[in-house]
Amino acid sequence: FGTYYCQSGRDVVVHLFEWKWADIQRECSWLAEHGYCAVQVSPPMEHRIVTDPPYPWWQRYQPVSYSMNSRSGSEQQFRDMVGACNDLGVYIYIDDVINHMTGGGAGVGSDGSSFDGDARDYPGVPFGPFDFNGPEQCPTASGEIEDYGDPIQVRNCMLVGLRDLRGGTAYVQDQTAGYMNKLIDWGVAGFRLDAAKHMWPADVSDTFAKLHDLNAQWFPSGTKAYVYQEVIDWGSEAVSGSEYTGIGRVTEFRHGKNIGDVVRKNFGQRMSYLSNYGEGWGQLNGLDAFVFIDNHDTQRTGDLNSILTFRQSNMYKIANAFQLAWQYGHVRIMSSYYWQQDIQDGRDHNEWIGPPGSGGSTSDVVCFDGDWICEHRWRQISNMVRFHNVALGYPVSNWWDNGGDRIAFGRSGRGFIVINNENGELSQSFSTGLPEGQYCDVITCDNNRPPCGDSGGACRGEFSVDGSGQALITVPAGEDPMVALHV
Ligand code: ARE
Repeated sequence: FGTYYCQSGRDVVVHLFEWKWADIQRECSWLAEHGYCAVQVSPPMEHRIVTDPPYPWWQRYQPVSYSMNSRSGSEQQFRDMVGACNDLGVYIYIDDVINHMTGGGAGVGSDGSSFDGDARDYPGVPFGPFDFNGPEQCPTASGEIEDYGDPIQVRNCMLVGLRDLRGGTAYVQDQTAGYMNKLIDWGVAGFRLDAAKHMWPADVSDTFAKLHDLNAQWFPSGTKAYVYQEVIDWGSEAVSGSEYTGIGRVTEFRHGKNIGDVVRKNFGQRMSYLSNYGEGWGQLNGLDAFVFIDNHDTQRTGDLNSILTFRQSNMYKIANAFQLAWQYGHVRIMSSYYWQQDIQDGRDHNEWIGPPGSGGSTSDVVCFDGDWICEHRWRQISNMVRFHNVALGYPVSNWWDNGGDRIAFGRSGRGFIVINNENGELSQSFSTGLPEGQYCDVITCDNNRPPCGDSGGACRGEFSVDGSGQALITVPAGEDPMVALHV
């Protein structure tokens, strides 16, 4: 299940976090034009409605049933979105929450189904007490995961109070696979498996073995759904990501932390150390890894001194340019909404704040209006998605560094990037490996070939590559300290 299917020449996933289905449907034409492969959407199933705090984003990680009215819209709107995006060759991956249901307490979900977390009763599915792990399976007195050093606790006890499904039973697998099959039949192409670390690998593979092939209206017959499993593995716990690589891709959380530390120059890190980035840094094999600079958790509750987000816009663009120009993992771009942080003692007390809107409903997306950040539309990022696509499958070449924070590398004649993460201008002749010709800097200009276009006067214009692949490239320090050229 680790193989994904993209329209030819596309590769990159964008997470349109908390966007409504109708807005995603509209966005798909822009995404198709700019070469994105797929959209990761927020959990689409019926979720709990949390009022204290008011309507946090995380209410959507508490399933009440697998019916489809959620904060992002109705079942019909979801289906319309999937069909319209598929028609444009932009595929939909859903955030798949099947490890658990809600936390404690009772109420009514976003589609009107009742639930009682204390009684472990979810009539909308239906699930009852026997479908959940209890004292027989979970060894802790609290029923919570108390020790991440014990794989049994990690898999059989509750993660932050969330009622933990017994994923090894045929009945539970039939319900969760049935939910996924409903979506596959509508045209969904992939799944981000939430909290995969908290499911036994065998249960995950048994569940995925029950899935239909993708809908033949849009996908070659016999194509399986794509799965990338959320396993947070810093290398220090009982459960490791490599237990899951046989099933599908696995999130590599060290990627965002490592690149963040390098670009921020934490712990004496330097850009020049990136010359063997990837497996050489002890990370998962690139063909198993699913990677991102930040995600919806790490941008809120991660190590905020390492992780880069839209809030450090200049360093964030450098980090994204590097991951898109390099060749490691399947890359996802984060697309966020703004919230006012309240940092006390190194922790953001506002991390729960839900998407823009009021009374638990979400506003229509208007990119760059101050509410919706739309990192995926930033020119420095979306043009690097193009670079990434053009270079797909071409090995890294022409590495250069100054031993410090200035690097340059090519992609075997398809692209070349120079990054100047130091003070002062960098100007010299580089061996690019590119064919002779005129190129535009896609970090600051609209086009890759002349006429370069003028994005508000920032465009650095044309660069000439001579017959031996040499080019004189000048990269100022400061905002956008990069030049990227591609065929
Ligand atoms: C909310 C409240 C809780 C309350 C609970 C039940 O915040 O106080 O007890 O509801 O009522 C998200 C939020 C949670 C939220 C939950 C449900 O982040 O705060 O709980 O939704 O609404 C571990 C897991 C990893 C998980 C992270 C958050 O291994 O799978 O914790 N990430 C996914 C999603 C989250 C989501 C869930 C799972 C649950 O991405 O957005 O939670 O569906 C070390 C360990 C990691 C551990 C990490 C954090 O790094 O190695 O394994 O991650 O610490 O604890």
